[in-house]
Amino acid sequence: MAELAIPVYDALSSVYPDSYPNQATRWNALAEEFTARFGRKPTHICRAPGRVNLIGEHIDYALFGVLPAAIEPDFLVACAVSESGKGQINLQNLNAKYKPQHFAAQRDQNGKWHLDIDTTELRWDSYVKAGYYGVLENFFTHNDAEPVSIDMLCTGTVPGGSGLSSSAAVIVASTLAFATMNGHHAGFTRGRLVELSMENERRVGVNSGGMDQAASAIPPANSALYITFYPKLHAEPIALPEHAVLVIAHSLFVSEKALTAKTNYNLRVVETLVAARVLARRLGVEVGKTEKITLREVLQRWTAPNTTELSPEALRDALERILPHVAGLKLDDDASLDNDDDTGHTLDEMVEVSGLSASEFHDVYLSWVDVEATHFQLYKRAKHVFTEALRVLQVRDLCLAAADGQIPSDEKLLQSIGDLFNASQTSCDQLFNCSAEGLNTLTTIARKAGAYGSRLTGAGWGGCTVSLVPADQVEHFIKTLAEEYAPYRELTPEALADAVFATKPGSGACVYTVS
Ligand code: NG1
Ligand code: MG
Repeated sequence: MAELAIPVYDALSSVYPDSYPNQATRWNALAEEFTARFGRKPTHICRAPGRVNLIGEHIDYALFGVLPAAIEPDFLVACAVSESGKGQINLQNLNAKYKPQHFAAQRDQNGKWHLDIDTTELRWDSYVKAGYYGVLENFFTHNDAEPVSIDMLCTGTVPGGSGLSSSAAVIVASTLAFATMNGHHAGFTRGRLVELSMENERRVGVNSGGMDQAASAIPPANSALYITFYPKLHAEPIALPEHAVLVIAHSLFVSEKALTAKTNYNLRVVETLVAARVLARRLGVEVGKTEKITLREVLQRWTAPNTTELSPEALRDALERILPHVAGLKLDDDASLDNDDDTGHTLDEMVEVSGLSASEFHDVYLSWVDVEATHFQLYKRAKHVFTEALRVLQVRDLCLAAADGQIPSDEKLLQSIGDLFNASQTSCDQLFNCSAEGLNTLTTIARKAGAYGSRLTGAGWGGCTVSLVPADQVEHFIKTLAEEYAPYRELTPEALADAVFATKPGSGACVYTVS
């Protein structure tokens, strides 16, 4: 499959995403408004899309592969270098709700950049500033180089807190805009854009795994992407089977990850990492004292094959042998694999099973991230990660087999993919505890309404679901959801169209040069 890989480290091309002809009006309106506000045309428009994750939830930060696709909703930044002052950023948004911002980065005596990013409240400009920070730190390392002043006008259509990666869209588009304006666009690869955007997202306080930035930066049109992070970023386009459509449906409960990271997202990152260390210890895998080993790396070191490619067979075999040890992550020695409802470990207990001293444990796992919990789950989280990683490979292989015409019946194929979607939802709900009542209700209704499968997408705890629906039943499916899911009954037709929509894989980030 290697020959299918997208060259993520080749120079990023400057193209308008022509797969969206209907967007031309919006782009023109943005350019005209820029001209009206700043007295001249923008020189560039940078675009980055949101994404839907088909399958592979909360496993990117354990370094297992995931299967997202870019979507049409996106974030656009129209920009031009301005002559006023030095390094002055004049940031505006078409949406009046997002107030204009004016800022400049300061460099201290040691040459280190400073830019105020408030992580305690949700501010739209924090995500743009995060994009700026990375560009400053990576491209302005010499004391003499100065960044240019820039006028920027933005507009976005990815709903926030919905699992569709609005944050990655803003960060990727902003990173691209600041790099372009400062003349660092040439030689800027998609791979580099992903790496920088991941670092940038962490500045807003979320220890993101990289899926969203990759899904926003890399995809060619019309393909989902199988993205792996180990041993380094790699992406393969995957064609989705014909005769089925992805439908995104919002539960209408918003979960702002940046504000809940302590008890949700970042806590899961810590639990998953500690599970990896404890598992490594039980398996006799060597881990450096300060190393934050991931579950993917534990698997690699334990099985020690001479390739880093992971086949479903290898993973299934490893799972059979590894899961009993994962069960050992429970405190209760009699814990059977099927009993998932133990209360978990206290911090002290976790320190003990980690084999580290309390201060070593704190330095490695808690000093870099804010988490809040009385009990931590290791077993349930690890079991979710391993089984979800296998489901991703299974869905990928079903799609590849369909593209090759190897599977005779569409119906059977689509149902197999749907079953894996459903199993993923159950695992997210019961093992990873990242679902929510609205998401459970909506996915249940979706299955009854004819979806082959339905699951939450993105981080969860609210936000959107994704369903695989027979192409000829989409209209009926959406109508049934509108009737059966109580929160939809209150919506206007326009609001409903924003909340539930069919989507096909879109294309990734681009820079458009305005002529
Ligand atoms: P969303 O919910 O779209 O922000 C988050 C993470 C992903 C991944 C998923 C769960 C960020 C920016 N994104 O996605 O990396 O871990 O949750 O699969 O933190
Ligand atoms: Mg996000």
